[in-house]
Amino acid sequence: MTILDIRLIPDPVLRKKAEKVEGPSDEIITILDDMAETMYNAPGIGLAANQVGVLKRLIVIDCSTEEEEPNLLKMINPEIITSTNEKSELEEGCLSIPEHKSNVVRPSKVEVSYMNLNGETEKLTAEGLLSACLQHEIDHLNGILFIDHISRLKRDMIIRKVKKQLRENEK
Ligand code: GNR
Ligand code: NI
Repeated sequence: MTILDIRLIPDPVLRKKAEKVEGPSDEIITILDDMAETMYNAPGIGLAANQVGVLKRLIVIDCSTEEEEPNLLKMINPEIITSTNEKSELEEGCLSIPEHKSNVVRPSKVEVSYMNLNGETEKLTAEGLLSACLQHEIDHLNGILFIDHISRLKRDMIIRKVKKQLRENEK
């Protein structure tokens, strides 16, 4: 198992669309294992392949709380098949946009289909944090970041601050 480097904005890989995967080959299983280790190490509750520089449609998620048992989801080619008109607002952060959080409005509930590690198609319906996290990760696979869902003023302020931080880290 390997902890991978997490790409930060403005890395162009975060703005690219990831490609569909054939199925759970050894290579894909290794990437998903490394993504899970990278997510837990960060720590974060989700990670999309773009964030580790891999343009494949792969995500890992574990939204369980500290009191609960771990609940690791590894998904190949996840797709939102239905979403509610009803919206919910939740504070989001992103490992690729360190130290910046913002409220994001998204559909409250989603139904997601994906391929599991056995190559079978599965469906999952989610609400609350898991719903927001699934939408956040599937956005990443399409080159979309949570800051794209907030006001331009807030977005530009976050981008400016992250770039300033990057410049200061180089000094
Ligand atoms: O760790 C994360 N927390 C989070 C909180 C609310 C909604 C989505 C997330 S995902 C984020 C990790 C990450 O950047 N995934 O892409
Ligand atoms: Ni993210």
